Amino acid sequence: MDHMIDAGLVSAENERLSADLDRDYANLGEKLARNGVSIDAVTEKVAAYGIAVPSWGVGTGGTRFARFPGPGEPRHIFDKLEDCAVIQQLTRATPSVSLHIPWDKVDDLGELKQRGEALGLGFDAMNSNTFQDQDGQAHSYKYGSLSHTDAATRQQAVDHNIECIEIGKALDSKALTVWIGDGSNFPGQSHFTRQFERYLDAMKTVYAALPDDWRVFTEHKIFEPAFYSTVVQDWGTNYLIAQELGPKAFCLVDLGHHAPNVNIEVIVARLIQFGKLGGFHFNDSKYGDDDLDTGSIDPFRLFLVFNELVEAEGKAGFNPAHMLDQSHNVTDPIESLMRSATEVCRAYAQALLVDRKTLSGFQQDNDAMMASQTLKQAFRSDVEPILAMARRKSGGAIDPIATYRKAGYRQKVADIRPAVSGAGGGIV
Ligand code: LRH
Ligand code: MN
Ligand code: MN
Repeated sequence: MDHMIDAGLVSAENERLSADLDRDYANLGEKLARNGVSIDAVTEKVAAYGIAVPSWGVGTGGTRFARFPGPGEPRHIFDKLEDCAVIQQLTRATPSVSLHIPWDKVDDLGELKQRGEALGLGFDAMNSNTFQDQDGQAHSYKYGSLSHTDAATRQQAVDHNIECIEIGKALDSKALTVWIGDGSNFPGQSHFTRQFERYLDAMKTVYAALPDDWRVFTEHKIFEPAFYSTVVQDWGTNYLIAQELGPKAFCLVDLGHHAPNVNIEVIVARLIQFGKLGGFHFNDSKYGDDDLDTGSIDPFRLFLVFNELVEAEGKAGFNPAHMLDQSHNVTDPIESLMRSATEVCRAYAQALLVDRKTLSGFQQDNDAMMASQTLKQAFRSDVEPILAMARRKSGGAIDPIATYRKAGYRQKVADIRPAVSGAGGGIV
């Protein structure tokens, strides 16, 4: 396999940190054993856990005001794959990449698949894009795509989604994620019911093109770019869509796509209960769809989501997809994505520590204090030794960010990839 970071450097760094890690791991193991938990069993589960990296996440993001590109911005999908391979090499938590079409220009699918294989990366869900116009496109999405009043525009959006499925088939992807920006900016602008009917009709055609072993994930979002009403605005609408489309259709929960303070873990529990949870776009936010690093604002909420996921482990048909969906404006995207993948694993490990039998007893007895304490005890556990051990055992780095910085990867690619200017970027 092609290694982006010198394997010798990773070993040398790990060597330096290993004695401390062994001691910390033994201490934590002893503590967990007192509660009847085998640390090795938790570590094994964490090591087997995978989160997809979004191809669009390795470039510097931006706001509608500006974009400030960093050094060594990826020029094309092959550069993006190499950056993703760094994240996987050091964290061992991100074995696949989620593509976004046409942001990712794919001319030679065979070559792309081969490069992915050489770098040890698979291809996760395909993301379509009918929220922007592209050069040479016959019909504009200014007034919508899959729900547009004009049949030819809807057909163009359907065709694009089918093209994404075709590309994904060649790459062994098994899912299509559809997020549309359709909606309206003014009361009266759109007929809610007719608009939703048009969307459902169009999605039925996309659904019919899905191979048998594929799933389609529809992604809801409360607002933006339409600010008054949105066609797929909440999990209720999303659930209706999944029901209308059929057994291969599931709801995708992007953590940033809800109003502040919405109880996302309840949404997750409901979708699990009724067999329609498709997966996640992980990120964090303070105000809206901020796309900040996962776990950087409210790690407790991330833990509570994972508490529901661990509760559902083993349930028939339960197989959610895990992806990151972030925009990195002021950090090195590779560092942010490594940290975020680690935060997802942390929430998973903490949720695995919840004493479910005891919790269930407290819930049954209406002991609110002790039920909440049971969750807090797991959340407060410092599981870093578990995460670091899982990485070391899988050939990753004990300290991914420190090792990445020592390797000087960013500088190396900045020497090869031309600088990108942010001047004039953003729309105020
Ligand atoms: C929309 C969204 C969706 C897009 C991505 C770039 O806000 O979350 O998943 O595909 O951002
Ligand atoms: Mn998303
Ligand atoms: Mn989003």
